[in-house]
Amino acid sequence: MNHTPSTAPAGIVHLGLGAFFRAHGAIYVAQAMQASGGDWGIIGVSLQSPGTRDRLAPQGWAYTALELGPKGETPQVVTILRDVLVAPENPQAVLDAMAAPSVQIVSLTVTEKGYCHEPSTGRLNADHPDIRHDRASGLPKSAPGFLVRALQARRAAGLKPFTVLCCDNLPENGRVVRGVVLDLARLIDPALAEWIAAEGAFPSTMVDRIVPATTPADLDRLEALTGLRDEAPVMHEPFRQWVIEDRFCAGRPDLGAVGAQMVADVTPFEHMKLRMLNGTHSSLAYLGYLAGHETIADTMADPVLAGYVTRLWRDEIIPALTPPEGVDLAGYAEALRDRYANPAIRHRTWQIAMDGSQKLPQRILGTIAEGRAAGRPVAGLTLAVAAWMRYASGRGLDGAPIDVRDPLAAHLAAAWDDDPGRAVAAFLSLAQIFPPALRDDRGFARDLETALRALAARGARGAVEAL
Ligand code: CS2
Repeated sequence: MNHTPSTAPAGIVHLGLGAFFRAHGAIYVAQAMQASGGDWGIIGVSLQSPGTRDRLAPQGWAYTALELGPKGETPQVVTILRDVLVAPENPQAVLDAMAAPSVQIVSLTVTEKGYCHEPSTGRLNADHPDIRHDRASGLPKSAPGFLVRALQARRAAGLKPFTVLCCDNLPENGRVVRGVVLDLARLIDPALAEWIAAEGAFPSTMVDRIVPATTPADLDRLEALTGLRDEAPVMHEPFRQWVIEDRFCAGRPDLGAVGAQMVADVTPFEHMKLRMLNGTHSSLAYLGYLAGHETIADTMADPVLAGYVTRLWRDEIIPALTPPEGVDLAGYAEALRDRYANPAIRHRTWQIAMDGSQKLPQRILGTIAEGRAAGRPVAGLTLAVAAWMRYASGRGLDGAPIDVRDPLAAHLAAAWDDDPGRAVAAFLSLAQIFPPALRDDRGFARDLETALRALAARGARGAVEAL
């Protein structure tokens, strides 16, 4: 694969150039430019490792997005990237790119933990080591640090701010990123914070497309299909959705022309997606992993777990939601069931199980807290929390070690105890994760203990069957 990139100035800098953005936002932007024009080329930034840059560079930043449908595979070559920067190698180059006059949007997919906030409150964690560093240094490490320092440079140069477009799975993600940016800016220069608050824009967005990690076998299969070797393709399902609040402080691509939904308030869409999709994804990931299933499609092929997810939607999650206008939640659940069952998508339970401490609050714990307050059933989701605790202990139900990836992994492993009562007490004291309503709820503690006992006595499938 060999492409000569355009030298037109970039309109967008994207922080966190993972597979998800390359299979989702980048394709929307490329199509919007085709449909309606504009200089919306993207400079991608990797905040951690050089791997993606090194694989894309010899290809002139082009890559294939391979759609994996239940009935076949469709490749598409994406040429919207203009350059890829690796932040730790040269943070100044990233700041220069973000401060360029042509840049009107900085979008982000840096995962939940990339915002350096407290998941239970949404506020900046000022003690986070990267935030401590970024307060003192003009060459940042964290995503909030890059946003604040680049906005500082734009203000000094007399430029307008860019719109910050958060594309991570956080509730009211624009409000969260605005909060952490203002918190950090205040620590650096209160006048800068005021300027950002007055002039900047942080629309919330809901993003959706299932994008499993690319494997070496995918590279070979794609080469057999197209005859071209691509070292950095992305794999994705046919479905996609992008709901965006239409309040930008500078220009934007014509995303509405290519299927993005431009709305006034994204909150009902975010709640629906985070709780119905991500909440059940995580539930299936922990229980599926403990039951020995490698992927979500394998988990859905197990009738016990497929029945479990239906019950979660019907009895526990949908009753707590206000549907976005014109959306039928039962129909949304039906469509999710088909998307999960798509056998062409090999989305590993282990991949989704990552970073549970950052994901559970908005995916599962909110539904449980509201359900308990309203007297609704939440036993299925409570079992998912127990499965996460067991998973986070670092040992499966058969005693086999688990490779737990989580910024709080050490805390979680230390909180585990083979005695369910002690384990529950230690986990519930983690204020970064559990909201006060659940920390102080003795009934919830008892139900969690019961769920942990059921897992130990009956295994994951048995515990689901006994619900
Ligand atoms: C998944 C998401 O890895 C995970 O935690 O739940 O990445 C999910 O596939 C996407 O949000 C789908 O839009």
